[in-house]
Amino acid sequence: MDSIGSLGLQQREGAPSCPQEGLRCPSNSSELVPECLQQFRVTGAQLRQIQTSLLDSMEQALKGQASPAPAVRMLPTYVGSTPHGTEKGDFVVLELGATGASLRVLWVTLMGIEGHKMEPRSQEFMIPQEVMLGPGQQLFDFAARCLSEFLDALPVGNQGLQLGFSFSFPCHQTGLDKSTLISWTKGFRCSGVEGQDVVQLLRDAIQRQGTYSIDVVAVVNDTVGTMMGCEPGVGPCEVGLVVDTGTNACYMEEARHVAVLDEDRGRVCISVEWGSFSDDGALGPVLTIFDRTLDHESLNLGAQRFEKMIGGLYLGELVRLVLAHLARCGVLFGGYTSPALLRQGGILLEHVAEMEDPSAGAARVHAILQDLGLNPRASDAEFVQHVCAAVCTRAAQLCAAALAAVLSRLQHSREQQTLQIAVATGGRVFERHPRFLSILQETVMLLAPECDVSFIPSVDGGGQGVAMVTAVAARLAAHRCLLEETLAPFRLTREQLAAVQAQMREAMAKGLQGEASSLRMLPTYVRATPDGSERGDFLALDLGGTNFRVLLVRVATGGVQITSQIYSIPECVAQGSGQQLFDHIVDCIVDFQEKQGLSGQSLPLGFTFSFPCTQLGLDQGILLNWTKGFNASDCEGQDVVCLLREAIGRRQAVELNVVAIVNDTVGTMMSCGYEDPHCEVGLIVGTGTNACYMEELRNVASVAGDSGHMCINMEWGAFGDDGSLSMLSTRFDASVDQASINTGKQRFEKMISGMYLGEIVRHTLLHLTSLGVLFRGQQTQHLQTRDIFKTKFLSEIESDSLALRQVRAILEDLGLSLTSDDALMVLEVCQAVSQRAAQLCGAGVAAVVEKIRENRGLEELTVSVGVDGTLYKLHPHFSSLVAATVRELAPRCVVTFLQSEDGSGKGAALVTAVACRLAQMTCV
Ligand code: 0WK
Ligand code: BGC
Ligand code: BGC
Repeated sequence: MDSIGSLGLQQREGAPSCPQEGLRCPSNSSELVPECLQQFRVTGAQLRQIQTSLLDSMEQALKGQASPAPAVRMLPTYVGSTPHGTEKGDFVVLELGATGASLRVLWVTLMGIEGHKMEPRSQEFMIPQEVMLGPGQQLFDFAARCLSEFLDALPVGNQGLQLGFSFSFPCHQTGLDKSTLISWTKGFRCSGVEGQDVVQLLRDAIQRQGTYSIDVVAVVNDTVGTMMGCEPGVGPCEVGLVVDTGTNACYMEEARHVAVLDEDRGRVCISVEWGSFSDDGALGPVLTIFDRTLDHESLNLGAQRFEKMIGGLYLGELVRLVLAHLARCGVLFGGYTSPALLRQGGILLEHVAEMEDPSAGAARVHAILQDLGLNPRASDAEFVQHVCAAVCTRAAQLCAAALAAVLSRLQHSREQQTLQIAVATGGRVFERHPRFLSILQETVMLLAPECDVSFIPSVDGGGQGVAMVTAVAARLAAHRCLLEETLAPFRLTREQLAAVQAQMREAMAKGLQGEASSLRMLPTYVRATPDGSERGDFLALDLGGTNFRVLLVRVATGGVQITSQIYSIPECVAQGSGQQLFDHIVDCIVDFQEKQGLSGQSLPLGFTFSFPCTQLGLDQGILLNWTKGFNASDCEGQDVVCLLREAIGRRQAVELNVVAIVNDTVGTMMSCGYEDPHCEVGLIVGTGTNACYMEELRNVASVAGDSGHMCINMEWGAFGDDGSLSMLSTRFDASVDQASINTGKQRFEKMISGMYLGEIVRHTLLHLTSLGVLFRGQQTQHLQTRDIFKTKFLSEIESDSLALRQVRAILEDLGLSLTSDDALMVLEVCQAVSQRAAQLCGAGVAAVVEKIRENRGLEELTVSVGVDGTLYKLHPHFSSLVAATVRELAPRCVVTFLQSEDGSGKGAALVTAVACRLAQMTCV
């Protein structure tokens, strides 16, 4: 260990010399040596007290207890698993802080499972005192210079290098490569670093150095590097214990016990930071006057009290303070002192380790004391050895009590009575101090007898372990890049959305003029929204959404009453013959009438038929093509009202008066328009998607008349079927379209609606799995199953109230075994896919409301949009993303979105009511 000064045992400026008073010489000094030695004796009870109190503090901190602040910090380290040994590659490791006034740079080559172990190349650089106490930038520039100097000696050329940063100070980590320094310890006191992200500071310094392109991909505490460096054969080690200039331990805790993490599965490595343990109740009785003096003269008064009784930076100082006191009291060295004996840091750990080593012998002790400018008598050497032994024995015992607390925590955490565990040890106190480990082992056996502990010395101080973590971080960073690359096409810019809006406006104009356009802009013969005068009982059918419903709608002065029943449309019926489908519909109507006691009554019926139909009148709708998984034969090109009437005809004793056929967008607009006269747009985002709005009749080329309005069913699901959206289409959209029963059709719908989003996500997950980014590259049968990833999973996974653990639960129910990183990536894929859907939908609505505003030559338009559909209603963020996109793209329209409560069945009944009222007026 290098010269005293650099060990940061600097006398704290202006430190009032109070504890010293406690170091008065007794009148009878004959008992002074045994008295001093006695002070360093710690009883079993005291060690147990420390073990218990430290365990309490650890568990308080794990629970996230803020006040009183627990005595130890228990810092999560983002290392979630011990090494698999599969890690491969060349990594640079920079170690700062583990060994006091020196930093080390290593070149580590990981050979994976089958490869033989390569000895890392390393170089140590002494850190000048003024750098340890100067401005932070100076320290990081010094580190960057050492990196360059080390790499200059290696044939690295200008390849991109990946670096693992072992930073041995208490830090709040928020990622594998993001760590904020809480406070300096061990003689470091650089300004402008506490509270900063030390990875960024290192990156900036490497940037300033500008000699090598080094990517800092991970930062770890030295205890973690030590634990991860455990030879896979002997480990895995699940505890990392460092006793070097400072001391600390880390261990693998059950993630569910760490309050700050919303995880319930797996383990996470926790850096205990036990150096700051200072529970007076437990430590008070074992603190000696020498400990108080040392703390009083240290750079960080009152901090790291536990460390100051164990760490190699302090053991020499404690021995010096005792020897100086005994000398001053004339008990040692004939009462003679020397500058080295009186100078802070005058005695180093290796002095203590040598002097204490029984095999060193009195002669060696003599020599060391003479080197310190002392003239020891024969008896002095023996006393000095006792003092060294007392100080080091206590340090090892205290360290054992702390380790026993960690072992007890592991027993609690894993609900195990007995525990078999491997502890990786690192640090020069272990390497240099002959008896430290054996005392530690004995004391741990006393304090944690039910734990079978094996101590595995870390081979290279954790360099290998840091490289392991770096390899994992590099792999995760590479995966993140691949994820970003894969999701980038889903991230639409404002320009792209504005282009969609403009293209939709163009297609609307062409569609209205009857020119070729992917937007058919179908007149619906609904010329007005309800005016509240509608009255009567009506039957309504609602076909085309998730559920087929038959409704009885009573429109009265007091409002609208609805009784409805959901019936299923089996896939074989939806894709069977048209006759079968309509017979099934009539069966449901009859069943409903019987249940409602309406049998034999011929109520006016409104038919919400949510498919593209050319309407020739309110009760005439020619089906253009099926969508949304329907494909009943002999229907396309037919008037579906006729098909329904024929089915009614085939059923004896049933009489129904089909008055109107409406699209679900129109039904929704009418339904909401009944409450809000501003509602002039209908929007569906459910199984399918579509919109309608009140257009000026003069703009509808296919319908005579220049005044008044006509509700236009845009059938925007087909927008882009002319290829105008291909620039937005991703490979996953293409896969979904290829696999659909209407390939090349409904392209806009296939990017937005509930029937397809789950499939887009599934295809994206399959791709990411093939890249090895997800699920360890394991393609599972489940994930290859069509429609297994329901769109409702997106809504569940993206819900803010869902912790990551619940995301995992959903995915595990899908038969996927995954890590938390996998769950996080699946969440991001869902977010990207649903965000694009909502934004495209918003661009569509912006096009519609801007059209209405311009139709009316208004500076500003206030309009409401009636909305329905499971995706819009259930997805946690869809509606707000749509509204935000509309505000962005149609700033001169004040748009209110009204979620339809009663679905479009009510709307169909209202359209029927209007038709009946108009029919009566023409009869009168
Ligand atoms: C409920 C409406 C119905 C429409 C459906 C769309 O009453 O007309 O088709 O919403 O949403 P989905 O059920 O497809 O999610
Ligand atoms: C630091 C720890 C570190 C330990 C051993 C302590 O001073 O706070 O982060 O692990 O020293 O180097
Ligand atoms: C249909 C539309 C319907 C929409 C919402 C689309 O597939 O073509 O007519 O409005 O789905 O249900």
